[in-house]
Amino acid sequence: MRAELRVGLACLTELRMSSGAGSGMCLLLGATGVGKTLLVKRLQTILPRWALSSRDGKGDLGDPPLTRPTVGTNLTDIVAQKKITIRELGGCMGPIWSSYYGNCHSLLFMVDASNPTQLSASCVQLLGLLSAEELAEASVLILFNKMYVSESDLPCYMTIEEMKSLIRLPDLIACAKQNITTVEISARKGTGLSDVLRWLQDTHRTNG
Ligand SMILES: Nc1nc2c(ncn2[C@@H]2O[C@H](COP(=O)(O)OP(=O)(O)O)[C@@H](O)[C@H]2O)c(=O)[nH]1
Ligand SMILES: [Mg+2]
Repeated sequence: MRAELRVGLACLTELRMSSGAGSGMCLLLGATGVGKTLLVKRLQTILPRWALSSRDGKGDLGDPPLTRPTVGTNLTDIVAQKKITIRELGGCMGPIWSSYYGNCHSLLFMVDASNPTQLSASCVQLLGLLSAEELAEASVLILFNKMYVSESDLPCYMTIEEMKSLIRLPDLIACAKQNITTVEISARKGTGLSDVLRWLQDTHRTNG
């Protein structure tokens, strides 16, 4: 067996075996259609590859699997040193998102970067989340999905920097109680997904 494959398999085994060491709940929220379900499916696909190839997770992911609008909640376990349970809540459940805030260690909030018309609604949702008492201790990752990187995904007439400035993201980050990170991804193409896994692993290492 090739040396790097052996190291990769050992690393994967270590990731799997350490799953009993503790688990953490991660909420995945955002409007309907932003790409939450596809993100979770893609994370599951790249996780073994990510463990085997020194955490880069690169490679062709092929056509995206079909997703249906999530009605209710969708639970998925990701094992990245610890077991992390990602709970996606359908966008239509917005009015009762708060019922799920308890025991939440981290929050993934997704925005559709190809749809600036949805931005103000997403901003209102985000403000509500950041001001929720039960989420004061949660680490937050804001995902700008469907990122257009040199024709790799949908074109958009507004840049990410313009979007961030429109929702006054620097001020939000400065004033929020939570530790907030942002990342630009394409769940379709796979761009930025290893950054999401790395963030989950780092966040739940101390937090989960
Ligand atoms: N172009 C593009 N489409 C995406 C991306 N992520 C998700 N989609 C598509 O957006 C639609 C809604 O995705 P879904 O994951 O069901 O959204 P959800 O309602 O937030 O769970 C599907 O057709 C996905 O294939 C992306 O990064 N780029
Ligand atoms: Mg969904």
